[in-house]
Amino acid sequence: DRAEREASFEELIAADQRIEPRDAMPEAYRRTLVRQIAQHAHSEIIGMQPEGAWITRAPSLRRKAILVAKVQDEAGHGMYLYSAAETLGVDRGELLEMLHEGKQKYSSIFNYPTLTWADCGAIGWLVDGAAIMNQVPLCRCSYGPYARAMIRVCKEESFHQRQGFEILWTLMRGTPAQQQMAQDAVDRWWWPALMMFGPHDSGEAASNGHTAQSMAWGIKRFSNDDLRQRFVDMMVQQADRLGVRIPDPDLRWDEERQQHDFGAIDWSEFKAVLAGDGACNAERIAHRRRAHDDGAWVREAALAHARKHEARQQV
Ligand code: FAQ
Repeated sequence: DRAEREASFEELIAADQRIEPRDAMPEAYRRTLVRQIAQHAHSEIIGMQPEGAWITRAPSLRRKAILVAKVQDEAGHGMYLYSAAETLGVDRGELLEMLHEGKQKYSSIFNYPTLTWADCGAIGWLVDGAAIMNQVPLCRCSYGPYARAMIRVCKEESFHQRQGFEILWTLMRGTPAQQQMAQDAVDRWWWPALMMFGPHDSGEAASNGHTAQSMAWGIKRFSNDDLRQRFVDMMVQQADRLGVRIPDPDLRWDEERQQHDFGAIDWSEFKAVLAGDGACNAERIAHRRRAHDDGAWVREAALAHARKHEARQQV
């Protein structure tokens, strides 16, 4: 019976069909998805902090309204993703506890500080740009609930990216000091954005990672390096339009490959950030824990309300 159920999993994967929560699946497939979806959900909610810090300081009412909406969208993405993870038999409370105890990761990118208003532009342009590049293929992920969540997330993410581009566009058409502010933000966010795609596929800086297995299972559709390359090629064009300089002296068009060559990524920085030594790691987790504790009464009230509602329906 078990062999039969596994055969049907393999058949579904081979036929590029979706695996749904009711279907049998290998334990390792389930574990990989829980790891990736939880990490993704954690990134969304931790990712509210760098931009959230600018809500009170946005330069106009219009900018403030847009930023509030964007940060709210990120919370929403976290909620879809925790719901998708819950279809795999885990509870979001459990996942949050693992985040708070440092047992699950969130994206390295959110451990960098937002020093000026232009950082909100650079995050929208570069970080949301990288997120879309990585997430559009996840709309075709073999696990149904994750793939479906990604469709709406990607639509909102594209809008976020345009929003970041427009902040930088405005600054680049402003005073020399504003142009300098935009360039400085791009200088600081460029390399960390490239690290979002994860370690190289092979060579010295490669992870002994998950890519090959995740690609065989149809979870990942492209390798980390393939997505990073597409990102660089896309951003070079947009940087030209914006009039910002990409801070990489080795960046050049390679006629033979029909792609851009680019400089070496500093993987020691990536490792340090993952190990907890980034500029903001401690602050991000402390803030998250505090928000969780402050929200305890809301969870209790919602639970009490749900119980009352359920009891009434039984009468
Ligand atoms: N940061 O073998 P691989 C957003 C870890 S976008 C931290 O390649 P995998 C939107 C990796 O977990 C950001 N850790 O692993 C937003 C693994 O460690 P483990 C979130 C990283 O899973 C925008 C090890 O390195 N997006 O939030 C990172 O096959 C603006 C080996 O790596 C997603 O999570 C990293 N950058 O590929 C919100 C997308 N890279 O778990 C607010 C979904 C790698 O064994 C504002 N996730 N690691 O301990 C994925 O596509 C994949 O999980 C990858 C990593 C591509 C991130």
